[in-house]
Amino acid sequence: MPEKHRYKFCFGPWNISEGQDPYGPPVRPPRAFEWKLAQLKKLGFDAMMFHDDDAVPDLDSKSESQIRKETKELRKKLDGEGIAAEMVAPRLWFAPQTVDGAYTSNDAKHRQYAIKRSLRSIDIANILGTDILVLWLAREGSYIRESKNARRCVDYLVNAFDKMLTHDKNIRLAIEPKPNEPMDHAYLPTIGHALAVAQLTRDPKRVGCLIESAHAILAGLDPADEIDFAMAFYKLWSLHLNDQNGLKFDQDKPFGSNNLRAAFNQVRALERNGYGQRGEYVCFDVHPFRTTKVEHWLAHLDNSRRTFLKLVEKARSFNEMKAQQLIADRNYQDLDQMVIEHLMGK
Ligand code: XUL
Ligand code: MN
Repeated sequence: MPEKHRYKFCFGPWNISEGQDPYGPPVRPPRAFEWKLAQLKKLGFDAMMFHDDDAVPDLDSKSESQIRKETKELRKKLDGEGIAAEMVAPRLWFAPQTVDGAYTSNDAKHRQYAIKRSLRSIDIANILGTDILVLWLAREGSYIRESKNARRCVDYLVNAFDKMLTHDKNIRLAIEPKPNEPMDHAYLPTIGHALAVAQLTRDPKRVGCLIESAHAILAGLDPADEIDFAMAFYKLWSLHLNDQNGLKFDQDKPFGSNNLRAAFNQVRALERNGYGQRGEYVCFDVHPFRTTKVEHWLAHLDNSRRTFLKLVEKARSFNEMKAQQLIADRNYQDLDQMVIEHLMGK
Protein backbone atom coordinates (compact mmCIF):
# COMPACT_ATOMS: atom_id res chain seq x y z
CA MET A 1 0.00 0.00 0.00
CA PRO A 2 1.52 3.39 -0.94
CA GLU A 3 2.15 5.97 1.73
CA LYS A 4 -1.14 7.11 3.27
CA HIS A 5 -2.02 10.65 2.38
CA ARG A 6 -4.78 13.15 2.74
CA TYR A 7 -6.79 13.73 -0.41
CA LYS A 8 -7.70 17.23 -1.62
CA PHE A 9 -11.25 17.82 -2.81
CA CYS A 10 -12.96 20.09 -5.27
CA PHE A 11 -16.11 20.81 -7.26
CA GLY A 12 -17.35 23.38 -9.77
CA PRO A 13 -19.96 26.12 -9.47
CA TRP A 14 -22.18 24.11 -11.85
CA ASN A 15 -22.38 21.35 -9.23
CA ILE A 16 -24.67 23.55 -7.13
CA SER A 17 -27.25 23.42 -9.90
CA GLU A 18 -30.84 24.55 -10.08
CA GLY A 19 -32.48 21.36 -11.33
CA GLN A 20 -33.51 22.33 -14.83
CA ASP A 21 -33.81 19.43 -17.29
CA PRO A 22 -35.02 19.23 -20.91
CA TYR A 23 -38.56 18.68 -19.59
CA GLY A 24 -38.89 21.33 -16.94
CA PRO A 25 -37.64 24.61 -15.52
CA PRO A 26 -35.27 25.22 -12.58
CA VAL A 27 -36.62 24.16 -9.17
CA ARG A 28 -34.08 26.02 -7.03
CA PRO A 29 -33.25 29.74 -7.27
CA PRO A 30 -29.99 30.76 -8.98
CA ARG A 31 -27.29 31.82 -6.52
CA ALA A 32 -24.35 34.15 -7.13
CA PHE A 33 -20.82 32.85 -7.55
CA GLU A 34 -19.79 34.41 -4.21
CA TRP A 35 -22.44 32.35 -2.41
CA LYS A 36 -21.21 29.16 -4.10
CA LEU A 37 -17.62 29.93 -3.15
CA ALA A 38 -18.69 30.52 0.45
CA GLN A 39 -20.48 27.12 0.48
CA LEU A 40 -17.38 25.40 -0.91
CA LYS A 41 -15.33 26.98 1.84
CA LYS A 42 -17.90 26.09 4.50
CA LEU A 43 -17.87 22.46 3.39
CA GLY A 44 -14.07 22.46 3.76
CA PHE A 45 -13.25 21.72 0.12
CA ASP A 46 -9.82 22.78 -1.14
CA ALA A 47 -10.34 23.96 -4.71
CA MET A 48 -12.86 24.98 -7.34
CA MET A 49 -13.05 23.96 -11.01
CA PHE A 50 -13.90 26.60 -13.58
CA HIS A 51 -15.32 26.76 -17.05
CA ASP A 52 -13.87 29.84 -18.74
CA ASP A 53 -17.20 31.64 -18.39
CA ASP A 54 -17.62 30.55 -14.77
CA ALA A 55 -14.45 32.60 -14.23
CA VAL A 56 -15.49 35.48 -16.52
CA PRO A 57 -19.22 35.51 -17.31
CA ASP A 58 -20.20 36.47 -20.90
CA LEU A 59 -16.57 36.45 -21.92
CA ASP A 60 -17.30 36.48 -25.66
CA SER A 61 -18.66 40.01 -25.28
CA LYS A 62 -15.59 41.29 -23.39
CA SER A 63 -12.21 42.64 -24.47
CA GLU A 64 -8.96 40.83 -23.70
CA SER A 65 -8.04 43.44 -21.11
CA GLN A 66 -11.44 43.26 -19.44
CA ILE A 67 -11.13 39.44 -19.27
CA ARG A 68 -7.66 39.77 -17.74
CA LYS A 69 -8.90 42.32 -15.22
CA GLU A 70 -11.88 40.19 -14.12
CA THR A 71 -9.72 37.06 -13.91
CA LYS A 72 -7.22 38.87 -11.68
CA GLU A 73 -10.07 39.98 -9.42
CA LEU A 74 -11.26 36.38 -9.20
CA ARG A 75 -7.74 35.20 -8.34
CA LYS A 76 -7.62 37.72 -5.53
CA LYS A 77 -10.96 36.51 -4.21
CA LEU A 78 -9.82 32.87 -4.31
CA ASP A 79 -6.50 33.70 -2.65
CA GLY A 80 -8.37 35.61 0.04
CA GLU A 81 -10.42 32.49 0.82
CA GLY A 82 -7.43 30.13 0.52
CA ILE A 83 -9.13 28.25 -2.32
CA ALA A 84 -7.17 27.03 -5.37
CA ALA A 85 -8.41 26.91 -8.96
CA GLU A 86 -8.07 23.26 -9.96
CA MET A 87 -8.56 23.69 -13.70
CA VAL A 88 -10.10 25.82 -16.43
CA ALA A 89 -12.23 24.33 -19.23
CA PRO A 90 -13.39 26.22 -22.32
CA ARG A 91 -17.19 25.90 -22.54
CA LEU A 92 -17.34 25.09 -26.23
CA TRP A 93 -20.89 23.83 -26.40
CA PHE A 94 -23.07 26.90 -25.75
CA ALA A 95 -22.02 29.47 -28.35
CA PRO A 96 -23.81 29.79 -31.72
CA GLN A 97 -20.41 29.16 -33.34
CA THR A 98 -20.30 25.60 -31.91
CA VAL A 99 -23.70 24.34 -33.06
CA ASP A 100 -22.03 21.99 -35.54
CA GLY A 101 -19.01 21.17 -33.37
CA ALA A 102 -16.09 23.22 -32.08
CA TYR A 103 -12.62 22.06 -33.18
CA THR A 104 -14.28 19.65 -35.64
CA SER A 105 -16.95 21.95 -37.07
CA ASN A 106 -17.31 21.75 -40.83
CA ASP A 107 -16.99 25.56 -40.89
CA ALA A 108 -13.38 26.83 -40.77
CA LYS A 109 -14.43 30.12 -39.10
CA HIS A 110 -16.09 28.18 -36.30
CA ARG A 111 -13.04 25.97 -35.82
CA GLN A 112 -11.01 29.16 -35.48
CA TYR A 113 -13.46 30.48 -32.88
CA ALA A 114 -13.03 27.29 -30.82
CA ILE A 115 -9.24 27.49 -30.94
CA LYS A 116 -9.18 31.18 -30.07
CA ARG A 117 -11.49 30.63 -27.14
CA SER A 118 -9.30 27.76 -25.91
CA LEU A 119 -6.18 29.94 -26.03
CA ARG A 120 -8.05 32.55 -24.00
CA SER A 121 -8.95 29.84 -21.47
CA ILE A 122 -5.25 29.02 -21.15
CA ASP A 123 -4.56 32.69 -20.36
CA ILE A 124 -7.30 32.54 -17.71
CA ALA A 125 -5.78 29.34 -16.28
CA ASN A 126 -2.41 31.07 -16.04
CA ILE A 127 -3.82 33.96 -14.07
CA LEU A 128 -5.76 31.61 -11.80
CA GLY A 129 -2.58 29.63 -11.13
CA THR A 130 -3.43 26.25 -12.65
CA ASP A 131 -1.60 24.47 -15.48
CA ILE A 132 -4.54 22.20 -16.32
CA LEU A 133 -6.88 22.89 -19.21
CA VAL A 134 -9.72 20.36 -19.19
CA LEU A 135 -11.21 19.53 -22.57
CA TRP A 136 -14.61 17.90 -22.44
CA LEU A 137 -15.15 17.54 -26.20
CA ALA A 138 -18.90 17.94 -25.98
CA ARG A 139 -19.77 18.46 -29.64
CA GLU A 140 -16.79 16.75 -31.29
CA GLY A 141 -18.66 13.86 -32.85
CA SER A 142 -21.66 13.30 -35.06
CA TYR A 143 -25.41 12.89 -35.05
CA ILE A 144 -25.32 11.91 -38.70
CA ARG A 145 -22.12 10.06 -39.53
CA GLU A 146 -22.17 11.07 -43.20
CA SER A 147 -22.15 14.76 -42.20
CA LYS A 148 -18.51 14.65 -41.03
CA ASN A 149 -15.26 13.13 -42.14
CA ALA A 150 -14.10 11.35 -38.98
CA ARG A 151 -10.57 10.89 -40.35
CA ARG A 152 -10.25 14.62 -41.00
CA CYS A 153 -11.70 15.35 -37.55
CA VAL A 154 -8.76 13.58 -35.92
CA ASP A 155 -6.47 16.00 -37.79
CA TYR A 156 -8.61 18.95 -36.67
CA LEU A 157 -8.38 17.83 -33.05
CA VAL A 158 -4.61 17.36 -33.22
CA ASN A 159 -4.23 20.74 -34.92
CA ALA A 160 -6.26 22.43 -32.16
CA PHE A 161 -4.29 20.67 -29.38
CA ASP A 162 -1.01 21.65 -31.05
CA LYS A 163 -2.06 25.31 -31.13
CA MET A 164 -2.77 25.16 -27.38
CA LEU A 165 0.53 23.42 -26.60
CA THR A 166 2.38 26.06 -28.63
CA HIS A 167 0.53 28.95 -27.02
CA ASP A 168 1.86 28.05 -23.56
CA LYS A 169 4.84 25.81 -22.95
CA ASN A 170 3.62 24.76 -19.50
CA ILE A 171 -0.06 24.06 -20.08
CA ARG A 172 -1.22 20.44 -19.74
CA LEU A 173 -4.32 19.30 -21.62
CA ALA A 174 -6.57 16.89 -19.72
CA ILE A 175 -9.02 15.34 -22.18
CA GLU A 176 -12.31 14.28 -20.53
CA PRO A 177 -13.79 11.58 -22.76
CA LYS A 178 -17.51 10.85 -22.89
CA PRO A 179 -18.98 8.51 -25.50
CA ASN A 180 -22.30 10.23 -26.13
CA GLU A 181 -24.60 13.08 -25.04
CA PRO A 182 -25.00 15.58 -26.51
CA MET A 183 -23.63 13.75 -29.58
CA ASP A 184 -24.80 10.37 -30.81
CA HIS A 185 -21.14 9.28 -31.08
CA ALA A 186 -18.12 11.21 -29.81
CA TYR A 187 -14.78 11.03 -31.60
CA LEU A 188 -12.83 10.46 -28.37
CA PRO A 189 -15.15 8.24 -26.32
CA THR A 190 -12.67 6.57 -23.95
CA ILE A 191 -9.35 7.07 -22.16
CA GLY A 192 -7.70 4.81 -24.74
CA HIS A 193 -8.78 7.21 -27.50
CA ALA A 194 -7.61 10.26 -25.52
CA LEU A 195 -4.17 8.80 -24.83
CA ALA A 196 -3.80 7.56 -28.40
CA VAL A 197 -4.54 10.98 -29.85
CA ALA A 198 -2.06 12.50 -27.39
CA GLN A 199 0.68 10.62 -29.24
CA LEU A 200 -0.13 12.49 -32.45
CA THR A 201 0.42 15.91 -30.89
CA ARG A 202 3.63 17.92 -30.88
CA ASP A 203 4.19 17.27 -27.14
CA PRO A 204 2.52 14.01 -26.07
CA LYS A 205 3.75 14.26 -22.50
CA ARG A 206 1.57 17.35 -21.96
CA VAL A 207 -1.61 15.67 -23.19
CA GLY A 208 -3.28 13.48 -20.62
CA CYS A 209 -6.75 12.86 -19.32
CA LEU A 210 -9.50 13.28 -16.78
CA ILE A 211 -11.71 10.30 -15.95
CA GLU A 212 -15.35 10.79 -15.06
CA SER A 213 -16.96 7.68 -13.54
CA ALA A 214 -20.31 8.23 -15.30
CA HIS A 215 -18.67 8.73 -18.68
CA ALA A 216 -16.73 5.46 -18.39
CA ILE A 217 -19.93 3.64 -17.40
CA LEU A 218 -21.74 5.17 -20.39
CA ALA A 219 -18.96 3.70 -22.58
CA GLY A 220 -19.66 0.28 -21.06
CA LEU A 221 -16.34 0.33 -19.19
CA ASP A 222 -15.35 -0.06 -15.56
CA PRO A 223 -14.07 3.29 -14.24
CA ALA A 224 -11.57 1.47 -11.98
CA ASP A 225 -9.91 -0.14 -15.01
CA GLU A 226 -9.87 3.22 -16.78
CA ILE A 227 -8.07 4.68 -13.73
CA ASP A 228 -5.45 1.90 -13.71
CA PHE A 229 -4.96 2.27 -17.47
CA ALA A 230 -4.49 6.05 -17.37
CA MET A 231 -2.20 5.83 -14.35
CA ALA A 232 -0.01 3.24 -16.07
CA PHE A 233 0.86 6.16 -18.40
CA TYR A 234 1.11 8.68 -15.48
CA LYS A 235 -1.58 10.63 -17.28
CA LEU A 236 -4.49 10.86 -14.88
CA TRP A 237 -4.31 14.52 -13.99
CA SER A 238 -7.85 15.07 -12.78
CA LEU A 239 -10.88 13.06 -11.81
CA HIS A 240 -14.66 13.51 -11.79
CA LEU A 241 -16.09 10.97 -9.39
CA ASN A 242 -19.84 10.40 -9.54
CA ASP A 243 -22.20 7.54 -10.38
CA GLN A 244 -24.49 6.41 -13.15
CA ASN A 245 -27.28 3.85 -13.32
CA GLY A 246 -26.57 2.13 -16.62
CA LEU A 247 -26.91 3.35 -20.18
CA LYS A 248 -29.14 6.40 -20.02
CA PHE A 249 -28.69 10.17 -19.82
CA ASP A 250 -25.60 11.39 -17.93
CA GLN A 251 -26.91 11.27 -14.36
CA ASP A 252 -24.02 12.67 -12.30
CA LYS A 253 -25.32 10.89 -9.18
CA PRO A 254 -23.48 11.12 -5.85
CA PHE A 255 -20.34 8.98 -5.75
CA GLY A 256 -21.21 5.38 -4.84
CA SER A 257 -24.94 6.05 -5.06
CA ASN A 258 -25.62 3.38 -7.66
CA ASN A 259 -22.84 0.83 -7.31
CA LEU A 260 -20.91 0.86 -4.07
CA ARG A 261 -18.63 -1.97 -5.13
CA ALA A 262 -17.64 -0.18 -8.34
CA ALA A 263 -16.95 2.94 -6.22
CA PHE A 264 -14.81 0.84 -3.84
CA ASN A 265 -12.81 -0.44 -6.80
CA GLN A 266 -12.25 3.10 -8.08
CA VAL A 267 -10.90 4.11 -4.68
CA ARG A 268 -8.67 1.00 -4.58
CA ALA A 269 -7.30 1.89 -8.01
CA LEU A 270 -6.58 5.46 -6.86
CA GLU A 271 -4.89 4.20 -3.70
CA ARG A 272 -2.66 1.65 -5.40
CA ASN A 273 -1.50 4.21 -7.96
CA GLY A 274 -0.89 6.99 -5.44
CA TYR A 275 -3.41 9.38 -7.02
CA GLY A 276 -3.18 12.77 -5.33
CA GLN A 277 0.47 12.47 -4.38
CA ARG A 278 1.52 14.68 -7.30
CA GLY A 279 -0.98 17.37 -6.33
CA GLU A 280 -4.01 15.95 -8.17
CA TYR A 281 -7.46 16.72 -6.73
CA VAL A 282 -10.47 14.47 -6.23
CA CYS A 283 -13.33 16.38 -7.86
CA PHE A 284 -16.98 15.45 -7.61
CA ASP A 285 -18.90 16.19 -10.81
CA VAL A 286 -22.20 15.46 -9.09
CA HIS A 287 -25.58 17.18 -9.25
CA PRO A 288 -28.38 17.39 -6.70
CA PHE A 289 -31.46 15.36 -7.60
CA ARG A 290 -34.16 17.53 -9.18
CA THR A 291 -36.29 16.85 -6.10
CA THR A 292 -33.68 18.32 -3.72
CA LYS A 293 -34.95 21.14 -1.52
CA VAL A 294 -32.93 24.33 -1.13
CA GLU A 295 -32.10 23.45 2.47
CA HIS A 296 -30.49 20.16 1.31
CA TRP A 297 -28.71 21.73 -1.62
CA LEU A 298 -25.14 20.77 -0.71
CA ALA A 299 -25.80 17.25 0.54
CA HIS A 300 -24.73 15.53 -2.70
CA LEU A 301 -21.25 17.10 -2.39
CA ASP A 302 -20.75 16.41 1.29
CA ASN A 303 -22.19 12.89 0.90
CA SER A 304 -19.90 12.08 -2.05
CA ARG A 305 -16.87 13.09 0.00
CA ARG A 306 -18.10 11.10 3.02
CA THR A 307 -18.60 8.01 0.87
CA PHE A 308 -15.18 8.51 -0.71
CA LEU A 309 -13.46 8.79 2.68
CA LYS A 310 -15.29 5.75 4.05
CA LEU A 311 -14.21 3.80 0.99
CA VAL A 312 -10.61 4.92 1.53
CA GLU A 313 -10.88 3.31 4.98
CA LYS A 314 -12.41 0.22 3.38
CA ALA A 315 -9.61 0.05 0.81
CA ARG A 316 -6.94 0.45 3.50
CA SER A 317 -8.49 -2.14 5.81
CA PHE A 318 -9.12 -4.73 3.08
CA ASN A 319 -7.34 -7.95 4.02
CA GLU A 320 -4.86 -8.06 1.15
CA MET A 321 -3.06 -11.12 2.54
CA LYS A 322 -6.26 -13.12 2.67
CA ALA A 323 -7.19 -11.87 -0.80
CA GLN A 324 -3.81 -12.97 -2.17
CA GLN A 325 -4.25 -16.44 -0.67
CA LEU A 326 -7.66 -16.77 -2.30
CA ILE A 327 -6.22 -15.55 -5.61
CA ALA A 328 -3.35 -18.06 -5.38
CA ASP A 329 -5.92 -20.81 -4.82
CA ARG A 330 -8.07 -19.47 -7.70
CA ASN A 331 -10.87 -19.27 -5.17
CA TYR A 332 -12.55 -16.25 -6.73
CA GLN A 333 -15.86 -17.45 -5.31
CA ASP A 334 -14.72 -16.68 -1.77
CA LEU A 335 -12.85 -13.58 -2.91
CA ASP A 336 -16.14 -12.27 -4.27
CA GLN A 337 -17.90 -12.94 -0.97
CA MET A 338 -15.00 -11.48 1.00
CA VAL A 339 -15.41 -8.16 -0.86
CA ILE A 340 -19.18 -8.16 -0.28
CA GLU A 341 -18.82 -8.85 3.44
CA HIS A 342 -16.06 -6.28 3.78
CA LEU A 343 -18.31 -3.65 2.23
CA MET A 344 -21.26 -4.72 4.38
CA GLY A 345 -19.09 -4.24 7.45
CA LYS A 346 -19.22 -7.80 8.70
C1 XUL B 1 -20.13 16.94 -18.98
C2 XUL B 1 -19.14 17.15 -17.95
C3 XUL B 1 -18.62 18.52 -17.82
C4 XUL B 1 -17.15 18.60 -17.72
C5 XUL B 1 -16.57 19.98 -17.60
O1 XUL B 1 -20.71 15.71 -18.99
O2 XUL B 1 -18.83 16.24 -17.22
O3 XUL B 1 -19.20 19.11 -16.69
O4 XUL B 1 -16.75 17.90 -16.59
O5 XUL B 1 -16.69 20.70 -18.75
MN1 MN C 1 -17.19 15.98 -15.80
